[in-house]
Amino acid sequence: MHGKNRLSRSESPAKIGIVHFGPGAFFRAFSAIYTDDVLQEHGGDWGIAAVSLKSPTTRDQLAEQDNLYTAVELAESGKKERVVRSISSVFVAPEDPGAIVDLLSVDNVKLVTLTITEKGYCHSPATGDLNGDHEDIIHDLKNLSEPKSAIGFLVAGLARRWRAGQAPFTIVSCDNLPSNGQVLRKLVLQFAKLVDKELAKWIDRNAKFPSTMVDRITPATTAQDVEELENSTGFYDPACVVHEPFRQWVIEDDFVAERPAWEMAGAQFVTSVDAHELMKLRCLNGTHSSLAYLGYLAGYVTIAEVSNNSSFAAFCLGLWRDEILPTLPQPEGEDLNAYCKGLLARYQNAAIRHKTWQIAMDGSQKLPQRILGTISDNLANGIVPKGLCLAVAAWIRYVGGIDEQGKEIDVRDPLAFTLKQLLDAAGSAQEKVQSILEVSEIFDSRLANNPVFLRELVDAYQRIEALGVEATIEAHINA
Ligand code: CS2
Repeated sequence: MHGKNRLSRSESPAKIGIVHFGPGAFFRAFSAIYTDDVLQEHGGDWGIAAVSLKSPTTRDQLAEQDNLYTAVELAESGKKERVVRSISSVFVAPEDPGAIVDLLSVDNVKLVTLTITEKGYCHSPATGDLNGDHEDIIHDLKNLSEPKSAIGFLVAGLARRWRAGQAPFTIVSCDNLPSNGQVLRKLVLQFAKLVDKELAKWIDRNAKFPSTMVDRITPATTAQDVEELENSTGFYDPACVVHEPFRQWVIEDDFVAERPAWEMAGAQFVTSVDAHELMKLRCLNGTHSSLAYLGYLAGYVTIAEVSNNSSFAAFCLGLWRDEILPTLPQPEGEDLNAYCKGLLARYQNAAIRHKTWQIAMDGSQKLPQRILGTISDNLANGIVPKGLCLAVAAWIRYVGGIDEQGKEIDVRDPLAFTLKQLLDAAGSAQEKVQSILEVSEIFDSRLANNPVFLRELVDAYQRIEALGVEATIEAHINA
């Protein structure tokens, strides 16, 4: 890409105070911007060292532009671009894992933040326990000076600080998991116990794992986004991100030491985020995944397309009203009905091309906290949540790997192979559903053994097979 105009910095980047794992689009469109807002307003030693656990792509792209990049806000009324300056350096962990452990032991590093997606936690989503069979976990327990997983790095960094008599850092999970701080604490402690029981005790007493609720719709950047940005600003920026105008960050106020004044940028600090998190995971991510599987099968490419279809919009409104909202506690300061109305408008924003295929990824890691918990709560209240069961049936149909036109689906999921094998080996709809319910990483035993759930799921699967998704949705909303 010779001769292209790239962003460049005249000031020196801020001193590193935050190590961030997972420098993907969501991080660059979200927490990096909150930190950038704080740095622009107040300065401070809150520069971010972004660590990629796998690929060098983002590092290589950012290296050509002094670690600056453009965030493009997409509203139906038009675009707004801004240059984000909060990333001070980028590391690629596999190139030199020891350097990351060194970085984690720097005194000025007060925070470690993570956007590593659900599967990055190397746990069983159904139980929240560390997956001891995960190859990275097995590797890291044997080679803690050169870890591969985020959990391995966190424990290696904390171990170094413990031995040196330093204070620990605060670890802030920014992934879509319920009580994400608690989940991460449990995983770190389970891993640390296998390394050294005294270390685990020290972490338990001294480290902090605030839970957070994070929200901003950020579709994967496309070549077209990069091209349009270059046409409008004159800068070639392959690391640019595109995102919706909305953002919300609710953070449990529980830190070891100082932190950036993210509240200046609109973050909400609260004593417990659980109710906010449940609202967001069940209302947003639950319907996002439902629309993704049903929409993909019915031939819709983006969430905007499927949610602008009046039947799917009615389906979605019905999910909130009848199946999701009745299961939620009231989060402080939120109007749940207005929240869901706002969600539909966000989905319908046609400036955002968020692919159903992208959201459909990693369903095995997402379904428990997005949909299955809501189903369990309904069943416990004696209600059969027919709409959400349709969504789960669509997911089963989706991971079967063939769409309604008979075309192959590129299923991306750590359990894709297992799921497909189970489905291929089963004959009837009943057998297929039953074999999937036996996957204990996804379905807890109570739900898996619930006869009402099984019956409803088989019925939903059969309806989708017989009528197709579109007619099934139509019948559902008119029932
Ligand atoms: C989406 C989320 O890809 C997905 O699974 O549901 O990334 C969603 O866009 C964000 O959580 C919105 O905050």
